[in-house]
Amino acid sequence: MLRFLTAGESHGVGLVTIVDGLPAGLRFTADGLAGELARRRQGYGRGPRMRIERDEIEIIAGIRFGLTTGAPVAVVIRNTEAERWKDELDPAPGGRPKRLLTTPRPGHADLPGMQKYDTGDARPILERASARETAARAVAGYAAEELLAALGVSVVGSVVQIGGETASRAATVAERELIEASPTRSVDGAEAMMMAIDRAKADRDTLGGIFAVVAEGVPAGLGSHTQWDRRLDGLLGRALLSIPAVKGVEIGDAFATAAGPGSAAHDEIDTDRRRLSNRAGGVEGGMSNGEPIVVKAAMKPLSTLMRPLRTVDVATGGADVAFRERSDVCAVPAASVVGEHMVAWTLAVAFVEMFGGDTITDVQERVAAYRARLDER
Ligand code: EPS
Repeated sequence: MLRFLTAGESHGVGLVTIVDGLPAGLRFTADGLAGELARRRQGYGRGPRMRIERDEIEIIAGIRFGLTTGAPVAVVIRNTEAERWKDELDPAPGGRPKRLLTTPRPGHADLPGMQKYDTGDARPILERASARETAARAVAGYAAEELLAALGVSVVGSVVQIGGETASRAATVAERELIEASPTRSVDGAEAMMMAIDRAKADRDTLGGIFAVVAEGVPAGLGSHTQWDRRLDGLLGRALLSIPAVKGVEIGDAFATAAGPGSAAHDEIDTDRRRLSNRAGGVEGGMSNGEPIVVKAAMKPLSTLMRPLRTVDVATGGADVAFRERSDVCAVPAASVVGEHMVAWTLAVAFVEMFGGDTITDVQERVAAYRARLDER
C-alpha cells in the first residue's frame, strides 16, 4: 500500500512528509525534489513570501545513493522564516500570542476551525489550513511522478482560466518545459490572464480560476467499477478537492456534456479500441480507458483580502471586518502544480495497488506484461 502523511505549520520550523510503500530502486534525489518545489513556488500572482522562501530540503530516511530502498521515505522542508515566528509558535509551555486573531476571514478555515477546536484565536487554525502544506505534498508528488515515468506515464498540470480570462486549451506533455519556465505563459491567453491578476492586485482583491491536469500513457483498467471506493474518477475527485480552495472538479467535458444528448456525449470506439474523441476525459465506469486522463479543478479566489469582508469579532460578539495577513493575489498557477502532484499520486497508488511489487523492476515487468495482454486481445 502506498500512502503519505504531512505535518507542519505554515510558519513553523518546517514541513515533514512521510511516504510509505514506494518500491525499491526508484530514482529520488534532492535536486529532483527541489525542481518540483520550485515549480510549485513560482507563478504569477504569488505574494512576497515566495520570493524569500527557499524550501530547504533534508532527506531523513528511505533513500540511498539517489534511489529508494523500500523503507519509508521521510523528508523535512525547512521554513526560511521560522526564526521570526519562534515566539508566536513556541511549542514550550507558558508562551502567549502577541495578539489574538478574533475576526475570522469569510471563506477561510478560520471560523469553523475555531468553533471545532474551541479556540478564541485563528492562529492555530490558519497555520495548518495554509496552502503552505502543499509544499509537503510535492514530496509525494515527486515520488509519484518518478514512479509513473518509470512506467511510461507523464502528468502535466496547467492553468486554463484566471478569473474570467481563459487559455485556449490545457497544455500538453510536450509543453511541460515551457510551463516550467513560467506556469502562466504556457498557452495562448496567458497575457490576458496575467493582466487579470495585475488588475486584481491593483484593486487589492484576489482571483481564482481553473487548472487542468492531463495524464498520458495510462493503460485501460486502472481503478475499478466493482466498488464505490475503487472508482478512479472518485479517487481523482477526492485528491483534487483536498487541495485548499479547490471547490469543483470536472472529469473530461462533464459539464458541457450534461447540457446535450447522449449522442453528443459519448466517445465512439474505433476497431483498435481507441476512442474517436475524449469527452469522457479518459475514464469510463470508474476505470481508465486508455485515452489521456483529463481533469479540471476550479479554485475559488483566495479568502485573505487586503480589502477585508464583513465578519464577527468572536471576542466581543460585535460586527467587524476580517483580519489581514500577508498573502498571494492568485495561486492558481501554483495549484496547477499541486493538482499535477495529486493526480500523479492517485495514479501511482492505483498502479501499485493493481501491480504490486517490491522493486520498481518488478512493477515495470508486471505493467509491461499487462500492456502486452491488452495489445494482444
Ligand atoms: C498562505 C499565505 C502566504 C503564502 C503561503 C500560503 O504565506 P505568508 O502568509 O507566510 O506570506 O505565501 O504559501 C506558501 C508559503 C507556500 O509555500 O505555498 C496561506 O495563507 O495559505
